[in-house]
Amino acid sequence: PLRRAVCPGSFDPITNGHLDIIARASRLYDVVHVAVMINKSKQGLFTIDERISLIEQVTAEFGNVRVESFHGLLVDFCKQREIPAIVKGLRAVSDFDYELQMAQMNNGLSGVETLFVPTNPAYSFLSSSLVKEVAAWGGDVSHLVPAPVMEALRGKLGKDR
Ligand code: COD
Repeated sequence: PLRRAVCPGSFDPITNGHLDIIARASRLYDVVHVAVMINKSKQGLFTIDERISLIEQVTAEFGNVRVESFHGLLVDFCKQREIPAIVKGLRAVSDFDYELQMAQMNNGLSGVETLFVPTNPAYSFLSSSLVKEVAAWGGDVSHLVPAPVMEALRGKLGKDR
């Protein structure tokens, strides 16, 4: 059987930090599912379809990445697709408490395992929210997001940036 893993997140938008984790997961597993989890209480800058399209564009070269959105619990996404492993990036100790809680909750709910990959130090400070904030004020984030995301940010935030 194919060895599957999921990289879940909000991906609003995907950054080079996310992409690094997905690329590394795609070398370890036969199929990597990228799950854009829908959070109704978080509006977001990009629509779910825009997020999916951007992730598809920048992961196409890996050849074994499938991108989908999901409304519900991550463990249910995993159960429906028989995915035994969640792959997450760990940026810093500050991520650890919350990630550990989620990993233990998810394991208790369904037995799914979470594997942590240490973030590339070049991206350890990087988050979608900081990218959006810096870009909104005209700062240069072109080294922090893939080119199609940079293009999409320009479209959302004004052409002069
Ligand atoms: N470098 C490396 N990895 C990174 C970086 C970076 N710079 N930035 C983010 N990541 C990785 C992290 O592993 C992170 O968890 C993941 O990418 C996604 O990041 P975000 O910011 O897009 O997404 P979050 O943190 O909003 O995602 C949270 C989830 C959507 C995964 C979580 O809320 C969830 O599973 N929700 C579904 C509902 C559910 O099952 N809830 C119960 C959980 S116990």
